[in-house]
Amino acid sequence: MEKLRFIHAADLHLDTPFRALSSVDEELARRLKEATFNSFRRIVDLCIEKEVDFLLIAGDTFDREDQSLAAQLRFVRELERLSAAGIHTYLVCGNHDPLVSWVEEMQLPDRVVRFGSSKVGKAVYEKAGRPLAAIYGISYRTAREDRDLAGKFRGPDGDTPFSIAMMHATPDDPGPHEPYARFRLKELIHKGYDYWALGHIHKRNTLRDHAPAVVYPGNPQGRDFGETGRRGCVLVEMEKGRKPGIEFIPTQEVRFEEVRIDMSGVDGFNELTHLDRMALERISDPHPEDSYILRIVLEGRTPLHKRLARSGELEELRKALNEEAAAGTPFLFIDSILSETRPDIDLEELREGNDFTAALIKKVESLEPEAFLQEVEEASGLPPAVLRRVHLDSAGKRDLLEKVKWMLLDQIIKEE
Ligand SMILES: [Mn+2]
Repeated sequence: MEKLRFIHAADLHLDTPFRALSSVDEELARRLKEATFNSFRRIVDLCIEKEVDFLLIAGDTFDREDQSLAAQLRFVRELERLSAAGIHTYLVCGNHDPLVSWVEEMQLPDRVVRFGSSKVGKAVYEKAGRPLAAIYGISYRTAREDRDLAGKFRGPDGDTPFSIAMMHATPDDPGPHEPYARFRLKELIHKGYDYWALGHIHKRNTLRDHAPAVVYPGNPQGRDFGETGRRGCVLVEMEKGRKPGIEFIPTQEVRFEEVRIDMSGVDGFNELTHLDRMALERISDPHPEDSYILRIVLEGRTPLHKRLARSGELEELRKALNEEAAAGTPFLFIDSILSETRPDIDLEELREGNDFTAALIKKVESLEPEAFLQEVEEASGLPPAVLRRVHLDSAGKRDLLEKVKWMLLDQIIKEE
């Protein structure tokens, strides 16, 4: 029975600068600069270790269009390792690394196929002298791709045992991604390919697991706090007439995680010295071998509220917790500690009072967020274009009013 084994990766975003961090740490900066390359190196190691037939890279190999020559050379060096091991690489270009951004003189190693942008290209992978798989793909020519790429795929035109389609494209629900090359899952299903190797959406997602499999492997290294959790590639094993095996393998150098810690009932500062440990315990899907960059958000009602809100206090704590944090492996580095705690006051009791504070609470709680904020907007005299930029949904408006209430209470209590 014929079998095919390959690794599908996408969105390597090599040489990502990681500007999203709020703190600067030399050791961490050094590690992050290497993170995307190290993740890719792990993918190459995996290909060799698992003796795959080939590697697929579904777009956004590089982070920027004005990619440095050094980054491209490092990428090519890794492809050479694959080629020397007899492993093929097939790749398409995405919106971050469209075809025009690749250095023209760059020689790609043997066994590497980069698909063009004018039409869907085809490459046949042979094993033991016989065609085993046909790979079809199309690249973005420029960063803004407004063609219907999915519509250009006409289905396999030969009778190789397996067929694969590759593109960098956006499904019905694009999430935070630019909606280039939109497609509907429905239209991919009847084209006749066995596997759709997709890229663009950074969150891993198997849209369909067989006949055909339609897969986003996600990016192999998260780039900010919007890209949390383990990140990697998928190892795919296909056999005719069987559901393909699709196994996720993590490759990230470091994980970004935001952790919320409820400080209700915490009244001593000693516990703050264990904040790193408390944060680790609250990470979902933790693994002892993983490294982390954390954003910690403190919440809840605590007598420590005032102290935590004092400027510089949390930053000092963060620095103390981080001493040499990024040096070891695995490591845990706290990028920021934010306080959304509230004063430890009994709202019920205050509301029952017969004073200014009670009146204020009742007044703010009786406000209808939509109407109140509209009044504020009108009173501000700002042009509609400016107001649209700070548009909040109704949950956001309720939240804002709640924050206003606590800010006022906090102020009153401080003054008392
Ligand atoms: Mn991308």
